[in-house]
Amino acid sequence: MTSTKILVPDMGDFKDVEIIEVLVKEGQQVNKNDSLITLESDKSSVEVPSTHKGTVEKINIKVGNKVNQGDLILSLKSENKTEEKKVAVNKDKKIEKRVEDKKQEVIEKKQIIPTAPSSQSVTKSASPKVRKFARELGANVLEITGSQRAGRVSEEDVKNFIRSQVAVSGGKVEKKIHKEEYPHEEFGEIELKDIPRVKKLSGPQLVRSWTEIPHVTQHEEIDITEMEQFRSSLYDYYSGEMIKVTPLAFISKALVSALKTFPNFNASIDPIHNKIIYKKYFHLGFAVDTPHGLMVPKVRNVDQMSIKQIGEALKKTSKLCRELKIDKKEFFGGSMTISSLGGIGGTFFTPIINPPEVAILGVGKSFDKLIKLKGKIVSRKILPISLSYDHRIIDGAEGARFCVYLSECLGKDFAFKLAV
Ligand code: CAO
Repeated sequence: MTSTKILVPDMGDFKDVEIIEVLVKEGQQVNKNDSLITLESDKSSVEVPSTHKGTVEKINIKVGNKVNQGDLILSLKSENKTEEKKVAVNKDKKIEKRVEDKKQEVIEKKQIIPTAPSSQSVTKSASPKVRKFARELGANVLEITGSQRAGRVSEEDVKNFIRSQVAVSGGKVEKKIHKEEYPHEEFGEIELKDIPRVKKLSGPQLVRSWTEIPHVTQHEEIDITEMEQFRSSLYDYYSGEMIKVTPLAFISKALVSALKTFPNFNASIDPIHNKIIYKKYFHLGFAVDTPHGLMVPKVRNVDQMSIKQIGEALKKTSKLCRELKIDKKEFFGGSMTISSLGGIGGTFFTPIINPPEVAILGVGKSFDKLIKLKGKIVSRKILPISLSYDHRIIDGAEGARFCVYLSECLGKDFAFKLAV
């Protein structure tokens, strides 16, 4: 029997990190890789695993202590001498890899917030009791959206997360894993690849939105013929050059006008106090397709912008996303999101609401359509839109009125409607 010292491993740039949880007791038997303590910085939390198997002899730290690499966590009574030598030099590759993975995860979470769900996926803190509760249920607090101040995770958040992840069957909680009757390789050659991290992060949030929010999607064809004629005739008064603004800038302007008229769409549910939060600001979220995955940054105070300024803000924000230079906070605090596939193609689809927002506007590619107007068959430019809304807050009639209002804002009298 020898005493083995377990030290705080290399944590990269993380210094003076607070211990928020001690997960073992003196006299307790631990296995290699069992978590010993939880460290929490302002960016994330990390569990430090044991490098050895043994019995906890003496714990050298306590909750609230701030530690750095090399600080003594505890000593273990251990039987394996050869392994102990490795600990002394603190070269356990697995720990380094786990810490490295965690650092990478923190960096990516800091930079990338996926769609809906997404977005609001980075959890900063939770009490030791809540962490223990989450761990017992097999959940990672980092994946849970915190509903409390500064995104802190509560026990209720953990329960909601678990509810969205599992199905209750026969009184037992089981993970929903569907096993295919025949393996894919039985039908030909296949290739296995990891799911990209951004998609892994956004997945649970999408499931939460889809399973917890009663979605209704209403489709509408908007006649934007006059608006499109106007858009393609825009030029700079002084230089005479054409001004390139995409339809999205006009749609954003119309959406702000609709949000002012229908405040239920610029709202969020406060699940703790069971109230509706009405937002007095107009920060629109835009789904941006980037090589790193889908991101939904917000453009702030769109109500105070001209159409040209909205177009510029859109270009600037999507560039920041594509270059991973956008600040994390810009993924939060939105009124409503627009998911425009108009630059790519397709007509109607069912966009998934980006909680805590209560509605999302999907935009398809405009197309020419022959329609009967005043007894004549004429060709008109049609914009397909799909509005998804949370039926707990918005009734079907209100959803329909919202679409009609948007049609008017982008229709033949758009110049009067959008100027208001
Ligand atoms: N109908 C017809 N043409 C449209 C259109 C529409 N509804 N919307 C855009 N276009 C045209 C633009 O005018 C532009 O034409 P030009 O090249 O002739 O100028 C072209 O399509 C490309 O536009 P864009 O997509 O670059 O610009 P945008 O302002 O419309 O959109 C942005 C900006 C950031 C939203 C977009 O680049 C993007 O990332 N879209 C994908 C969003 C997405 O993935 N949503 C799905 C989320 S759910 O998984």
